[in-house]
Amino acid sequence: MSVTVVLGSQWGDEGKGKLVDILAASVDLCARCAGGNNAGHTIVVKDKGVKKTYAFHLLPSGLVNPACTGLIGSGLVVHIPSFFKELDALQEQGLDCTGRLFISDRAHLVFDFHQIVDGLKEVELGGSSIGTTKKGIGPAYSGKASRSGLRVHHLFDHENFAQKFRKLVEGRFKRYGHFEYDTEGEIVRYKQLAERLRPYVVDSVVFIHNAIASNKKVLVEGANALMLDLDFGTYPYVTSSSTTIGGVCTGLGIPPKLIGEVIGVVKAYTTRVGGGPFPTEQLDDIGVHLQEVGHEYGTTTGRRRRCGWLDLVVLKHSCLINGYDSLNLTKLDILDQLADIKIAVQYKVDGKELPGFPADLEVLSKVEVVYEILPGWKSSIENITSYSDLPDNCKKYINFIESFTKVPVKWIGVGPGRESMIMKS
Ligand code: 2SA
Ligand code: GDP
Ligand code: MG
Repeated sequence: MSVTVVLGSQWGDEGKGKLVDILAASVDLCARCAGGNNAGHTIVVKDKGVKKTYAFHLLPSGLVNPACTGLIGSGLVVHIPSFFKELDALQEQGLDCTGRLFISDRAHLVFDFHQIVDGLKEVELGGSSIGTTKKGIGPAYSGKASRSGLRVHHLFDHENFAQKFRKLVEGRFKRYGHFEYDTEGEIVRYKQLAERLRPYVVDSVVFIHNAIASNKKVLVEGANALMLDLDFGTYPYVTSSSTTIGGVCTGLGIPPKLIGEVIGVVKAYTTRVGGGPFPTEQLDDIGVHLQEVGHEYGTTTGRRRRCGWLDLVVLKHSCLINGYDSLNLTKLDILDQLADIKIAVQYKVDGKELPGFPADLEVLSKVEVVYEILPGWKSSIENITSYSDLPDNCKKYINFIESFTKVPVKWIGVGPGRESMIMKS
């Protein structure tokens, strides 16, 4: 039995959550492997004819399916108050997750002081700030890498936890000066939170391997995306986790041989939220059109997302690293009104083609982007349900992506709702 994986292929917000929700209808377990509540996955469903929108940040989106169990793997960094806030919000929307949500005892903890430090670091960076979500992700992963972090299991040895926690806060005061923080109050709060968290905590290695051994269908939901990966993204304008296929193995403790289908989610254009390079960004009417028609606002922070043309140099880089078996092209409907559609196919520096996506941002700043221009279809595809009914120019756009990447497009998103997904055989 193998594990299916859904990963973001660009700078995030490709629409991973929607595909995960659709696939979750036929899986038993949906697991997150990396990141934290910086992620934002929006799911739009019709419940007895009424439209419902769910926003997931830390919890796996597969939970919308009431028969699906959710697992927060060891590769995540978890802010426990936010975990409960999200859980309570889902409960209020009528989604009961009782008994079907679990969290790894090895997951690292994000505290409020990490979030404060996240903000202070951004201020220090000034004009070259990363544009983080300020959820404390970078500082928590830094603590993990420097081997001083606290993990979920530490919550259950209160004295030891309190001692280590005080030391961590002191360290931050030394580095950033004394900021307002109720250390002792936090220690008391976490004693209570630990008791509330206890029923959710599992050894996630045993948990996921038991599920696989008993032939349960497992789906992994990637968070953030390839170009935000700590190693292969536009460093340092990245998040602090492994957002690639490698992060699936390290964040869940599963070997590569158990990985089955890997699906790359590709937005039909490109967006990025936060700072950092974006070669196909359009700072003109086209960018505004994509932003407005595509409702491109951060699901977690509400920030405006930067917009531009589809970049196949990025997608190729992404395909090489993640080895997608198939692609889900999303938000194709957002291109409906355009007369011409550009696709980036090559980067050149001083007239010479680059062999791949450059590591050095200095080089990246000098690239000349080479575009192909394809004719638009100038009609609404929102209500189309079968591939054969798509306009010819729309099919040409899809075929262009397939022949460039040599990866088949299996799903095509034509609207935000669950039903707006065309299966291409
Ligand atoms: P962080 O907070 O340390 O992970 O930020 C580092 C960079 O990673 C970017 N990042 C994201 N990019 C796209 N979507 C994300 N999730 C939210 C969403 C974002 C939001 O779904 O819209 O609401 O703003 C996400 N999370 C992190 C971030 O912008 C930095 O560039
Ligand atoms: P994720 O982070 O990759 O899960 O993506 P987000 O949920 O942050 O952002 C994607 C947004 O696009 C959400 O608001 C989705 O409801 C919406 N969406 C997903 N697929 C489609 C699509 O095919 N068409 C349209 N119009 N919207 C879509
Ligand atoms: Mg998102």
